[in-house]
Amino acid sequence: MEAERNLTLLLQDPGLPTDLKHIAEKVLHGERITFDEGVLLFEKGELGYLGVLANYIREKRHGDKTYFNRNFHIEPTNLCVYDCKFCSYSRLIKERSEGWEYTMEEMLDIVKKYDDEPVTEVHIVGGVLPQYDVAFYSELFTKIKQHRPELHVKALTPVEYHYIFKKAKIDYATGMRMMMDAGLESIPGGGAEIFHPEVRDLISKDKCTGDQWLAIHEEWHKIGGRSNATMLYGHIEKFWHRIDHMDRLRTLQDKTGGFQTFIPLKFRNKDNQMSDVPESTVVEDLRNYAIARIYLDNFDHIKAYWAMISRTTAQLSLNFGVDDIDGTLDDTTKIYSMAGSEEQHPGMSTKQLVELIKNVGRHPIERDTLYNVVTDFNDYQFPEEVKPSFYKLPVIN
Ligand code: V47
Ligand code: SF4
Repeated sequence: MEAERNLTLLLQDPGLPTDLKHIAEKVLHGERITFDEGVLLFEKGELGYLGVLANYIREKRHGDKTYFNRNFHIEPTNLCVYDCKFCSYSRLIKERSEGWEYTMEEMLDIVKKYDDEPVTEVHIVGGVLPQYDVAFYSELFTKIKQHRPELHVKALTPVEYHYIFKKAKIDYATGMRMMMDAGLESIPGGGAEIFHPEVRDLISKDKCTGDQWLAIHEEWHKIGGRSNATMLYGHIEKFWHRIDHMDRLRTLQDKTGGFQTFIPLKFRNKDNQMSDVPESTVVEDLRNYAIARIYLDNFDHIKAYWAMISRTTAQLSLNFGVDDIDGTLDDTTKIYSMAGSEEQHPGMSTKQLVELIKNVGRHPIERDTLYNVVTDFNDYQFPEEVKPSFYKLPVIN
């Protein structure tokens, strides 16, 4: 395998510093790196070096396979009782006229819009408001499953769960069991931000703490649920805060094995209270993916959220440890367009997503939420496209 040859060649480089060589040897032998080594990678690891290590791990686990799914989002509201400094939604609670608050019927209508589409997942996440409580979400999940039983419900984060369980005076274990009974099938990775209170207290003070976020995922894993984890990076945090964040995830994953995917989320600075904080560079984004792939040795998948980092960076990321590039989305999420992403109307057809992956020599696989293969698109022939009529030459007499 070429990735292995590259790693072996790297190890023969006489100019490679001893500490970085030691880490490269560990990666070659499948050994876990320590907290300090993780920080060292951020401080000293150049892009080329990190790419060789991360791609070796990626190809050992998945070869060229690159996963995506067909999903759509429901964002119940963009108003929120919290006031996270990085969030381009949160200001809007003062400007209620600019906000939306979907009713149960409106959300079910969104689901029904996809009745004839081959989507496998609905991803529900948005702001936190008192009317969206345990009873509301239980009924919503149940009604979605009644309407379309095979549609996977991936919904809400510990930010919402902590809030609604506290209001209902129930503990996390009882609450998560109620959600599962109502139809919840997995939890997306949001709300994690940076766990360490030194940063969390400055950027998202009032919502659930890092420990509470982890405790809710733990309860969910205990009853057999699967979930994702994110990290909002590239703002005021230091490199060691990122390793601390990943370390807490690695520790919980050792205990439960319930996480599927880690999704680094690049901080975007448009229209929020941290607009003066510069965004990270593409090089830093790729380094961050690579270090996540190296550090999180017990996570199966690393996902790039293309709607946030642009399609080109998503393609590049496939050489830096990433093996999943999220879903087709169909323009149903506003979180990133509001925060300044290049993708103002994020949506890609399956054909576009497949081409994006194939164009960089990878092997596209449509998966369901739990990574079962839905369609292997490597040799798939899409039906001939009907060319729009303007391709026809006008008849001029
Ligand atoms: O928790 C908010 C982040 C998250 C900004 O699990 C921002 O499959 C960058 O978690 N710049 C929600 N990020 C989205 C999320 C997610 C996305 C895609 C897939 C999955 C999954 C989960 O968005 C929030 C917060 O960390 N966010 N504002 C911003 N200005
Ligand atoms: Fe609310 Fe989530 Fe925005 Fe924080 S990030 S203000 S919890 S919508």
